Amino acid sequence: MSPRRMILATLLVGLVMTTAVSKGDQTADRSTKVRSLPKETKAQRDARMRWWREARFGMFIHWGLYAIPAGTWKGKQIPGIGEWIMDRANIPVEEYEKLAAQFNPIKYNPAEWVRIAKNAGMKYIVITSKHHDGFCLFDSKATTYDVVDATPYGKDLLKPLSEECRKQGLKFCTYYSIMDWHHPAQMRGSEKRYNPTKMRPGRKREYMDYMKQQLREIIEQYDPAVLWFDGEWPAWYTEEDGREIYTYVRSLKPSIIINNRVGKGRKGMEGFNKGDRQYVGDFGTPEQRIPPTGLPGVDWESCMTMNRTWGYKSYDHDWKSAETLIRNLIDIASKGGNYLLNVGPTAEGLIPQPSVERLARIGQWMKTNGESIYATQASPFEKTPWGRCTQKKLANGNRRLYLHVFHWPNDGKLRVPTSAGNPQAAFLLAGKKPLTFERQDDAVLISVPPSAPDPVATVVVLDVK
Ligand code: H79
Repeated sequence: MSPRRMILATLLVGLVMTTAVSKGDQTADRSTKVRSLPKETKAQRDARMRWWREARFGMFIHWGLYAIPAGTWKGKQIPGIGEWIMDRANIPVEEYEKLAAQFNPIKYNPAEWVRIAKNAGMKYIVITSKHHDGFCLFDSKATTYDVVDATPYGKDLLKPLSEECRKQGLKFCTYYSIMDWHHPAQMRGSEKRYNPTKMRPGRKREYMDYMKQQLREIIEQYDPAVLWFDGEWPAWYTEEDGREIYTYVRSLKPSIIINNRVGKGRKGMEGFNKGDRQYVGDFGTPEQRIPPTGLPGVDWESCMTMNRTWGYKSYDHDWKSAETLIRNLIDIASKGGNYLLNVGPTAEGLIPQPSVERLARIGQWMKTNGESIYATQASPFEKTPWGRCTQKKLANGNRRLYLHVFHWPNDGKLRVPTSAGNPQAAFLLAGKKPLTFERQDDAVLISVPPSAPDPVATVVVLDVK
């Protein structure tokens, strides 16, 4: 471990995630509300996290009533992220609710959505079961503000998607917002804004029970592999509430994985937990950013958009290039994290074409180079001026380094620090073309073709002892 990483790791010891490394709950007796977290050995936790750690790449789907206004309210373009339009345009509940009567996504094709994700190389899908606006994409018995009861479409949206995921071999996962701008127990935080909501006096238990009923419905009906909480920041929601929800969800499905936003540990958009105590949750959630250094021993996932919004906005054309998206995926893997890349389908049920095209392009790259991403570990190097590195243990005990070259060397020599170990073999991952190499004092020099075989990222493999 590099000195910088070592310091980080030390600072962050015990911090994130209920590493559940059997610290258990030392405050369990202090209050009847606080329960002990499920006990788990490191081996049990590793087994539970395994598929997620190997997956590395997932699709986030933000879909809801906000796709109808698509960023425009009463003729005015509303600044900010599309799924926040109810807050940003200060729309009264009674008015926003009426969108449900227009929600009829007849072009929704869950088999196609899963195919798009799978072809991109994604291994899981996380979809909004309920966002901050409170509208549910599933058939909830706890409210009539859901797609089955309140829309002309009248059919559950999550069921067919969860079934398609199972059929095509992806993990189905659900997002759930704790903050709720529609539920009568919560109210606007200020005259102009819902966010952050306030809890009406004496109604918190009612809302906690509402959440628990919905979470039970989601788990029983769709069996999600991850519960991805959000909207945990209003002051009425506490870390103790987070422990109650975490424990409840794990009791319903012990193998489930839950993000850190179930509790109050998150340090702003950084995503990692504050270091002042142990917070609940299994992985950190940097939002719209890639942490400059990964955190050894901590599970994390960067969620990011392809343009500037999560929920569909008709006039947001500010798309990142496929090159940027592919390099983000590599960058994140080289730091030991997962990439949760968002799409915001239209109110008709279509994933926007620019997103589809970019996902197809990522898929092309992954088809050739996926082995350098899935089930890899973070880079062993502090600095790799030519790009990024991931690594894997081989069956024979050697280590395989995947050198992702963004900046192709002019002199035909790729320099790798000798700290890598004793070089055994080198080749281009695409086509398995062998490469020669020589050792110098401080580096292994791999002889590479004069120009980059893949200008986005060429993967050079180096096996070391
Ligand atoms: O669902 C998408 C967004 O609607 C939601 N999260 C993604 C996945 C979201 N993104 N940004 N925001 C919500 C804005 C919230 C920002 C803040 Fe905060 C809430 C700033 C202060 C309170 C985050 C939480 C930073 C500090 C606490």
